[in-house]
Amino acid sequence: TTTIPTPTPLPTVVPTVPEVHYETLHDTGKRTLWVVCVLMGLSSVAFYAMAMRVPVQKRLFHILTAFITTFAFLSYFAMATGDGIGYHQYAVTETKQHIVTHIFNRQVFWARYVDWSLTTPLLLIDLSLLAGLNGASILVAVVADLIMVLTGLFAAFGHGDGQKWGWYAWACIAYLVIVYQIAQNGTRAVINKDQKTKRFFSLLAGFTLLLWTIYPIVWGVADGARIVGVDAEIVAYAVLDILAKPVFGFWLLTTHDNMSRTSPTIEGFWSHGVSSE
Ligand code: RET
Repeated sequence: TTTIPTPTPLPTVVPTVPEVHYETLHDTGKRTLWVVCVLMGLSSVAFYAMAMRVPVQKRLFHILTAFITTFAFLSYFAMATGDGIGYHQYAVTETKQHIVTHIFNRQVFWARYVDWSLTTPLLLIDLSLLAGLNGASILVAVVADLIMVLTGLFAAFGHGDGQKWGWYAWACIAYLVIVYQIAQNGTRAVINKDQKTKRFFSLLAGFTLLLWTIYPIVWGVADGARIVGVDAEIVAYAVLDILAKPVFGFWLLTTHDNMSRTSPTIEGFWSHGVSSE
């Protein structure tokens, strides 16, 4: 007689349904977006009012600066009301079995990148005109800036670490080109200006480059490594944006107006980058 061996049971495969998570803004984020929206709106009104109080030949900085806060107002209005927001989906796998266990959907506020692509070139033009930077250097700074913001946008939606941090790396290289134009060529150009303009440029450019350097750090921690949540990300960018736009703007315009009042014939700052040399 033959004995039938008892079959060893097959390993049971437990089908895992991945858990789906959403990383979105909550009350703190929403309130912060509205506060910044209002502050950008009020600053814009103030800058347009300041523009109207000076002769048209001295309005270039006022107009540029008012445009910057106007774009920011529109972008914050979009985000506060739920526009300009997308979702970036990424999966977390159980490494041993290659099973997707979690799917995350994190909000990406792409309205920011639309804002930055318009406002950061205008901020650079403000600084460039103050220094009397030449046209080629201004163009290089503006194009590098556009590359930085657009590659940053692609990084935010990048699939996988290689692609995401690849885009991030191109953005950082573009940022270094901006730093070079402002710190090196800007400082070289402003030598031809008067003493007050020289001192003011080094303060304002130093303030700007310090602030701008914090953006990629926040991006790396929040959007890149996703160590902090969406609300913390919103608050961090809110503080930076207030300093980089309204505070920068009030500082520039009040200094401009004071200097043109006390020394109306002074060369340099007032010639709006059209150097007499
Ligand atoms: C990104 C991510 C990729 C790497 C780098 C970045 C730099 C962004 C900067 C933004 C500045 C924004 C300002 C806004 C004004 O309100 C795109 C975050 C380098 C420098 C000044």
